[in-house]
This record gives sequence, C-alpha cells and structure tokens, in this order.
Amino acid sequence: MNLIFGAFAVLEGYREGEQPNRGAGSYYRCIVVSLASAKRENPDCTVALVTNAPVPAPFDGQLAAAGVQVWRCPFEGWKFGADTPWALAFYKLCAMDWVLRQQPFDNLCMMDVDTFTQRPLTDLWREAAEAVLLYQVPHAASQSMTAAISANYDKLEPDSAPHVLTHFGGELVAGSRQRLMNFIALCRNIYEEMRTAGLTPQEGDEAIWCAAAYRSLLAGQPVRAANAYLFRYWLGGRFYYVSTNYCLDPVCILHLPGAAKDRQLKLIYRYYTRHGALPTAGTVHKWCGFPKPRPPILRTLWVRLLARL
Ligand SMILES: [Mn+2]
Repeated sequence: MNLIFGAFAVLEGYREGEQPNRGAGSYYRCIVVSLASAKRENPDCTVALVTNAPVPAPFDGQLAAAGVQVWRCPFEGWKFGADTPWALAFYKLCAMDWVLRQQPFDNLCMMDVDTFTQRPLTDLWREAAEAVLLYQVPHAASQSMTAAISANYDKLEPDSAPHVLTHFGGELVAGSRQRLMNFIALCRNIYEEMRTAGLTPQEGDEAIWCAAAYRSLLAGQPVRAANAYLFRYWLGGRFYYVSTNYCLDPVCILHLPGAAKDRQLKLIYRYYTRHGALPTAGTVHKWCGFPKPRPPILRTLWVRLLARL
C-alpha cells in the first residue's frame, strides 16, 4: 500500500516562514485542496493529514468527505526556537519520522499542503524502490539560501569545508519505507549535531533534508530529483518563475508557494466548497496564468524567415 500525506502543525507564536504568519485559516484551505486533489487522482492510495491539533470545522468534514484521514502526531523533537524562520516547517521531519514508526506502508510520499495534484503518482511509486526522491530546487551554488545551507553544513564538518550541497526543497519527500527509514536516521543525526553545535538553521527543514541527502549520496544510498513529479511555480508579479511542464511532460503536482496560498489555492478551495468537486486541471492552469504551451506565432514566423535569408 502507498501513502500520500501532508504535515501541518499549529503552535502559538511559532513562525511559518520568513514573512509574517498567514494564519492557520489559509493553511486549512490549502490542506483541503492539496489532499482532496491527491485523493481524487490516487483513489487507491491512502491519503492523510498528519497534524498536532484537531482540525476545525468546516475543514474536518471536508477532509472526511474527500476520503482523507487525519492522524494526530505531537510536535516533539525536531524543534528550534519559535522565532526561527520556518519554525513550523520542521514539523515535516517530525511527521515523517512518526509515520515511518507508526504506519506500515510500502511506499510513502510527503508533500507540501500548498499544492494541487493533477495526475496520479503511478510512476513516482515505481522510482520509490530505487531512491529517495526530493524536489531539486534549480538554484546555483551561490544563490543566497543555497549558499547558507552549504555554510551551515561547513559548521558541522569544518575539517572538510567548504562544501557545496545540492539544494533540495522539503515540498516532496518520497521513497520506499526502508529507504526513508535510512534517510530519516541521517536527518536525526544532523538535527542532533546542529543542536549540539548550537546551530539554528535559518532555511527551515531544507537545511536538514539537504545535509541528509549529501551524506546519503556519500554513503551510496541514492537520492534523486523528483522534478518529473512536482514543480515549484512562483506566480508573483516580481518573481514569475513558471514552465510549460504543467502540460508538456506534465508533472503530477503543482506546488504553488507564497502568495498563491491566498490567491490561486483560495479560488480552488472556494470552487470546491460551492460545487462539491474540485475544478478541472484546465481551470486551475487558467487561474495560475501559465504560459501557453507553444511559442508566439509572429515571433516564430519572423525567426524562420530570418533564418532563410
Ligand atoms: Mn510549499
């Protein structure tokens, strides 16, 4: 059996990210969209929310109606200070650790709750036996967050510094049970080393996943990019980073971080509450303003003409 789950913690005063908190209401809307769409596309999989708090109405009923289970897991261990940026995101590590101990699934896929699943994860499960799958963030080594993750690692292993780690995000972590148990053990070592060294990462759970992936590869335990299955689309006016992979070689999961939680994902949630069903993927693509999957016609003809001259 395969499990798809999201992790969400509520803890007074703990920071969600780098910006001021959006509040749990925003996240509960996203949770319904994320997990109901995952269940719609993967009816044979168990789909669950792992959380440390009771889910308030009307979200609890909406999750139940969508066939999504809710599992209670306390936020213990895996914690840094409440003031740390992404303090709540460390709950993802806690939830993965708990699920691996408590639930006997063959393959698991944890994903962010600011997502919309548009296709079944059939191929992802085939790869889960081969490697731990993580979303590889396409950042060069000097990108500020990527560089900070490497600098953190240098403090854990100063003798072999400087290190240049691959930047993996925490929005998708998947694999077989055995591979993930090995991987979370590496994560736990790194967490404990950070605590011992008095090191508080400012990059959230990604700092731990990245360090574990680095050690996993050195130990011959493969880690692969999950980018064929998920893509992180930034839909902001200033930072508009998208791809036509929503429909060409299509990914399974659209990750819509940042302000999309209160824009596109809110529209999907509102549609769901009004119609009792999720919108089609095509409608979601329109709301996201994704570029058309073909080049502009006049520019294309112009280039063809120039090339002939
Ligand atoms: Mn996210």
